[in-house]
Amino acid sequence: MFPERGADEDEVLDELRLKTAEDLTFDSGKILGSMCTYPHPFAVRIITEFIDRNLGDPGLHTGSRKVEEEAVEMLSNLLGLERGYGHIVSGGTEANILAVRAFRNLAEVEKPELILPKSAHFSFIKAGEMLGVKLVWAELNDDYTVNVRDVEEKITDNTIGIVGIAGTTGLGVVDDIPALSDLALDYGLPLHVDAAFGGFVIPFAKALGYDIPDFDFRLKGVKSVTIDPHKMGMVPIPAGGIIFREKKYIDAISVLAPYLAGGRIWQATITGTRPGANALAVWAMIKHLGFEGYKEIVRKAMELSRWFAGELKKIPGVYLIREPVLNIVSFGTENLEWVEEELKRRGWGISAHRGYIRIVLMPHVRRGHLEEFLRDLREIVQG
Ligand code: 0PR
Repeated sequence: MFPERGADEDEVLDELRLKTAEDLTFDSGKILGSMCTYPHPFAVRIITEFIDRNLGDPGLHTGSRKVEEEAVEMLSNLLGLERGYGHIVSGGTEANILAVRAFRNLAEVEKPELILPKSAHFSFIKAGEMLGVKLVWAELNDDYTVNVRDVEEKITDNTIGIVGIAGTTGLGVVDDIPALSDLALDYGLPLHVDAAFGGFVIPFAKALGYDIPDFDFRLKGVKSVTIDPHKMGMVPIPAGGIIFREKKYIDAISVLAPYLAGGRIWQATITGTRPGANALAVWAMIKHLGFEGYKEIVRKAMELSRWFAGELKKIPGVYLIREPVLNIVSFGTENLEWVEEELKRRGWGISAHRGYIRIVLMPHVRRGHLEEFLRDLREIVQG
């Protein structure tokens, strides 16, 4: 019920703390299946200081708009592009929708079709439905990467673009983006890479010597990339990223907002009023951590994931779905559903996919938490 009279701040806060006490927190070590983490304290400071900035009316906050452009430029550089065009958006879902929207608007096909791996994130289902684009699902290989030959066979005159994934939601697998890029160039189609998760992992993992295929704008067929700072980028929610290779993609999705403070403004994002603070936090975190800082975060996460995968293999009745590529480890067991229930009953925040359990080695996950988890898992599967 909407209260007639307001209550004291402390009273409201106490009630709120009580109501949210059942939430799992990242510092409890119990959240093992999430792609989010506790944001970096510096990013939290930025959000607090600049909480009022609205990038929906950039004529008011012209400094913030320039900072967003610089954040986009730094992300573009990370992805192998000197100058890119894009925005800090609400997340991977919005970024993917914007990419599909750009491809559709530029294609001018009557019955648009998008070819994407069966491993693609459900945000594409939203995109397809909202944009009237038919989704054509490509088969996966035994290693869970997309079957590039199947992608080719599915190309028709109605195809508006192809999607490849650099860090799949369930297994953290990186598709053969170089082959998809060649295919896209051969057929004159744009390739979108969903690196919502992998974007803040792969460049650093490669620098550490991990053998991961190229996935970004260094491949000429890649026309857009989703890269989310609110996953491994240590920035608070909401912070997604969409980068296009050329300005024409942004132009194709820009809508005129004629009356704003900046005059006739063109707006490409789905959201109108949108947080400037989060875009500033993306900029600030990249400046603060730098390539070396992120590399160190990724080094720890990758090492922990290799160790964890090795420990899982030692438990009889537990098997890896495949060797990890990024810092995501997924495993199966006998009586999986029962094991999932038991783990959840013991307070573990895991992500139960069809056929396996996904563990994401985010920065808040420590070896001690995993040892505790492994003990529980061993106990449960051994009955
Ligand atoms: N693309 C990929 C490859 C993703 O994995 C995700 C989200 C998205 C796009 C969409 O991103 P947004 O959720 O930012 O719009 N993947 C996570 C998942 O579905 C999202 C998530 C995050 C789920 C935290 C749970 C959680 O606790 O697993």
